[in-house]
Formats: sequence, structure tokens, C-alpha cells
Amino acid sequence: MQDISPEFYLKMYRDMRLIRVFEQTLESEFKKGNVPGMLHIGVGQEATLAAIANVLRTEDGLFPDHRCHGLLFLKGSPGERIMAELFGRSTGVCSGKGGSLHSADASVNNFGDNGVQGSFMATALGVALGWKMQGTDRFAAVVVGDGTSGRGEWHESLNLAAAWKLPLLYCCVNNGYAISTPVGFSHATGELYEFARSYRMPAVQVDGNDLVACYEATLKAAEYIKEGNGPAFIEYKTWRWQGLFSGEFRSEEEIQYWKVEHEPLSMARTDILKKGFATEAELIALEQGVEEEIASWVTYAKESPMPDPKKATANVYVGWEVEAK
Ligand SMILES: Cc1ncc(C[n+]2csc(CCOP(=O)(O)OP(=O)(O)O)c2C)c(N)n1
Ligand SMILES: [Mg+2]
Repeated sequence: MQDISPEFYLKMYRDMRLIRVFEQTLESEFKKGNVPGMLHIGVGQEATLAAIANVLRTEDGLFPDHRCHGLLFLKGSPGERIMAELFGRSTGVCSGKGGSLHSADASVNNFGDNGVQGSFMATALGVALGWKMQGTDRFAAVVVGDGTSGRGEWHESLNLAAAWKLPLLYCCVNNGYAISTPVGFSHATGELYEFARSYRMPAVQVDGNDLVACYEATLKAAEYIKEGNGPAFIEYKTWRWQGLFSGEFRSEEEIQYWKVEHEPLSMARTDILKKGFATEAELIALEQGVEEEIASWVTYAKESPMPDPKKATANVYVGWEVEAK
């Protein structure tokens, strides 16, 4: 594996920071009532998400789950239009109709999420089959949580992708819980990569809070897929700061470990300083730049008009457009 250059390391760190500030800003705007609908945020999972984003090319596909707002803009959609989408504004990538769970952007091959956990794992098979039949080296990353591995589509998808050698990269974000159910409580194994190995695809487990480890594992898997070998699977062991609902169900020791001792941004930051890739002052400037960029996205969203009710059915069903009363 080639060494990661200082510029690229700093770019990925900046991406992590963008995700953190984006999500925390969104959460605070949500609490003020400015963000409609449901909201699940990816704070704590930034190393995993930034690594995936930096391996995908524009022509590759993305099937993001409900904690992937960061991937929506890192995939290439303009950040202010993702923010506007979450604010339900007409300038959003789906004209404000997608929101947190249903945002897609075909121009960057983001196929979007939906409210049924794991259902897009079946859709992804069709996309990957099409690209394979066209003889391209395009592949799609399917980002799914640990809880989703109990779903039928999860196993059906892995099975068919392996049988037909489809170009899919399964990115399993194991944050330890589905809502508040620990992964080992509801699965035959808490080591989810073992499931994938039984479907005869290369499968590894990485520290999902270690940026470089995540990037190297993701890149290696992507190269294997692009060579036409079929699917690969990565289990990123990480932790989300937010529960599914408010209220905390995890122990003090667990929180201390993941939020302080093994926190992904400070781990990357410490490593950058240790390697001499940037000075403290340069990192502070970079972090301030991120704050300003996200603030400008919020301003854009807030100043954007609400969708026109008359266009409620536009682009929803082909040929079914009706005039709203
Ligand atoms: C088929 C289905 N069952 C239940 C739900 C409700 N639900 C939404 S998120 C979630 C937990 C998912 O856990 P996991 O995949 O581990 O993702 P995490 O929230 O931990 O990132 C559940 C059960 C759903 N959306 N779809
Ligand atoms: Mg989970």
C-alpha cells in the first residue's frame, strides 16, 4: 500500500471535520424545529465515512443508510444543496422532498436511502449487474448498519452478489447497536464479517475509528472489485454518539472509551501532528474554515424558498403529475 501523502491525509481529516460539524449543526437546527422529519446522525462514525467517500469515484455508486448525511455531500453533491434538502427547501437536491432518509442524486450516482432497512441491498444487485454486463469497472458501495444484518435482504444480497460476482462493496458500519439492542444479542455472531465469509467473499474487520486503517481496507477491497473478482465486505467497528432516541442506555466506561479515548477526529489529529503533516496553527485554520463553510450552507438553506405546494407531485411518479388544489 502506498503511503498516504500529507495533502491527502489533511483532505480526509477535513472531510471528517465537515461531517462532524454538519451533523452537529443539523442536530441543533433540528432541535430548533428548522429541520423537518426524522434525523439520525453519524457523529462518531466520521473515520469510516470519510474513508469510504475518498475511495469512491464519481462514476461509482453509493447506497447510503440513515447515518450517511456526510456521504451525501462527499459523494459530490454541492454541500449547500444537501443542507437545503434536509431543511426541506426547494433548492435541495430532491427539491426538498427527500429529506434525511430519501435523498438521492443521480448526477453523482447516489442512489439514496429509504425507510426500510436493507431494502436497497436488493436494488444494488440490479445496478451492479447492469454495470458488470456493460463491461465497466464501476462498482457500488452499500453502507449498512449492524442491525440490518438480521434482515433477509442482507443475506439475499450477499448471496447473489457472490454467486454472480457482482461489483459491490459491502460497508457494514458496526456501531454495536440497533436502536438499543446490542449486536451480539440478536445475531448468531457479533462478528459480522463472519457472515460474509460464509458467502465466499473476502471480508475483513477494521477499527472504524482509525482513518488510515479504514481507508487502506476500503481501497484494497475496491481494487479487488474493480479487477472483476466480485464483491467484498468490510466491517467497520465504530460507535455512534447518538442513540436512536434521546436518552442514554450505555455505560459510563463505554462512553468514555468511544467519546474520549478512541475518538476518531482526535486520533487522526494527533497522528497528523505526530507525523509533522501540519502544525497546530494550520489545523486550527483548517477547522475554522470548516465551521465557516458549514455556516454558509446553513445560510443558503435558510434563505432558500420553501417548495411550491403546486409541485408536490412533480418528479414523484412518472406520468402521474397532478395539479395540487
Ligand atoms: C425493516 C425495518 N425495520 C425496522 C426499522 C426501524 N429502524 C430504523 S433504524 C433501526 C436500527 C438500525 O440499526 P443499524 O442497522 O445497526 O443502524 P444504526 O442506527 O445503529 O446506525 C431500526 C430498527 C426500519 N426502518 N426498517
Ligand atoms: Mg447499529
